Parts: sequence; C-alpha cells; structure tokens
Amino acid sequence: MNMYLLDTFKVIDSTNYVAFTFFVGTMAMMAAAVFFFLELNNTSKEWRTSVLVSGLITFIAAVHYYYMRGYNLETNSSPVFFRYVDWLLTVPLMCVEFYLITKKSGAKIALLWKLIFASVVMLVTGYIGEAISPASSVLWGVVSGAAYFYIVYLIWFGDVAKLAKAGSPAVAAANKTLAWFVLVGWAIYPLGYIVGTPGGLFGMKLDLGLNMDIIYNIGDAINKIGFGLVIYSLSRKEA
Ligand SMILES: *C/C=C(C)/C=C/C=C(C)/C=C/C1=C(C)CCCC1(C)C
Repeated sequence: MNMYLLDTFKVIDSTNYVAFTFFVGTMAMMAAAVFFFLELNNTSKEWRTSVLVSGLITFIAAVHYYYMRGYNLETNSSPVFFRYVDWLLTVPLMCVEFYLITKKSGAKIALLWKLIFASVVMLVTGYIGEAISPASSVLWGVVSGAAYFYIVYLIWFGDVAKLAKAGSPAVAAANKTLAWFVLVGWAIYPLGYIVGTPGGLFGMKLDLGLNMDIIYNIGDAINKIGFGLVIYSLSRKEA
C-alpha cells in the first residue's frame, strides 16, 4: 500500500475531520483560483483587476492549504504560523477588493491603508494571543476584536459604506453582501480562537469538543471563495 505513497505522506483516516477539511480546503481553493483566473478572459476591462484579486486570494490560500494539509498530517498539530501567514496576505487583499469597488465613486488610497492597517493589527494581535502569549489570550483577543469591529464599522457605516452607496446600484448591493460576509462570515474566526486558546471566552474554559482548525477551515472556504464569487457576480452585472 505504502509503495504508492511518498514516505512523507500519511493516509487520512476516515474519522480524521481535521485532515479531511484541510484536504477539501486545498481542493476547493485550487478550483476557485482556476475558475477566477480562467474567467479573466471573459471579464470586462474595468472589472479585471477585481476578479484577478479574487483569483490571487484563493491561489495564495490553495498554496497555504497544500502546505498546512501536509503539516497537519505529519505532525497531528495545528499549523498556526502558516495559517496566520496566509491571513496576513489574503485579508489585506480583501481590503483591496473594497477599495477597488469603491474607487469609481472616489475612494482614496488612504482608505485602503486604513483597512489594511486595521486588518494587520487584528491579525498580529490574534497571533500573539494564539501562539506567543496564550496565557493572555483574552487580552489579545479583545484588542484584535476592537480592530475587527473598526473594519466592520468602516464597511457598514463608515467611508466604505458611504462610497459604495454613491456608486452604481450593483456596487452598493455587492458592498452590502460583502458587509454581511465581514460581519457574520469573519465572526467564525473569533469563535475558533475562543475554542482553541487556553484562556477561552473571558477565562471560561470552553470544551465544546470542537476543533479550532475545522472552524478556521470552514471560515476560510466561506469567506475566500464566497467573497470572490460576490466580486465575480458584480463583474457580470456591470459588464
Ligand atoms: C481568509 C481569511 C480571513 C478572512 C481571515 C479572517 C480572520 C479574522 C477576522 C480573525 C479575527 C480574530 C479576532 C476578531 C479575535 C481573535 C483573533 C482572531 C485573529 C481569530
């Protein structure tokens, strides 16, 4: 049996849901990236950059998932560092998507930097709480959460919302959908953090029998692929 497999790859047991979601995640991200890249040819010029960025987000995730899948199988542990490397690349690219769709109604580059800065604060403090200083995970989680709510604010009520409303009806509608992704879809991550970090929720030790990686993997599939599809469908409406 093993002669068909490279030594370094282990078999995924059918009850190993963590490894399974890493595997399915890899495949889904790859398929999404291929889809967005190939659709570039049929995309009008003004939306090509947006669809390209959707392709880059899922492609970057596919490469990380390929690595994380192997890491998890090999070590039976959580690939925390590369998880955050992936997020640090892909979440700022999602900020770029907001900038690109609101650019036509006047978004300035300063707005993009504001979004990127908040997302980096959210992720770096989350990483500290998860990997470097888990004993103070509650504190770091709260700081990270504040940066997260600032992003939610900008997209729902702040400059992003205002500019999107000033744009075409399709842009306004797409921003609304993306805003729901950020409010509900992104809220999956703090749930994973609470489940997986020793401090738990404000010091409560939660043991829900849930695995943090499964939660993060589900969140990534919804947010990276779903987000990309919203942009894709916007590009079709405005073609
Ligand atoms: C493609 C990856 C995405 C959209 C990742 C998003 C990640 C977050 C919104 C993470 C948020 C966190 C908090 C709000 C508090 C606890 C720490 C984090 C980093 C899990």
